[in-house]
Amino acid sequence: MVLTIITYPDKRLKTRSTAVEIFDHALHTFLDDMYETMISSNGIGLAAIQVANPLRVLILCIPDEEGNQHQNNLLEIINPVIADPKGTTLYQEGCLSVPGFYEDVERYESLTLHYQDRHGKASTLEAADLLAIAIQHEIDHLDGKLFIEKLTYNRRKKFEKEYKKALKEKK
Ligand code: QAP
Ligand code: CO
Repeated sequence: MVLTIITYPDKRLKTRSTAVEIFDHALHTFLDDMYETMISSNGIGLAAIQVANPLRVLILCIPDEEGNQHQNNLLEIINPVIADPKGTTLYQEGCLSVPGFYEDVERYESLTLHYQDRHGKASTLEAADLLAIAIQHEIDHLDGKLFIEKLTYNRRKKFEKEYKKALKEKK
């Protein structure tokens, strides 16, 4: 089932999501729905709060060199914790909850991630480049943060102006 993605300035995006404690069938159905929702919106990452569910759950499906997404590259990440972040990198980010706007954001270049899978099994992964960037973007959602909050004052002003204009044109 495709779920509704909530968009800025919806205040629910500011929610600090809470840890998953029960890894049951309802969680698995929800993860499947998140995947369907992300793919149908042409996303590479989605956090549960973006579909109005305040759980520490995110999914990522990073495209291959040809730009194709494969379900076998799907990562389902629950209760994540970043360890050992290294370096910094700039990447032009977007967000399904801030449609149509893209801007450079600084992130760690690489990191180690501790998390649980859909069965609650503890796992660790090493991430660099786009995967590391996407992990940080999605974990920020779990803490109620959007990438636009990381912009300089002037770029944030540019965003507010452009976004308001785009919202008006949609009505
Ligand atoms: C987060 O973002 C991300 O504005 C995932 O009109 C972004 O999937 C991780 C999207 C950058 C790493 C680098 C955005 C689709 C998708 C839009 C997305 C839009 C349609 C964003
Ligand atoms: Co996002």
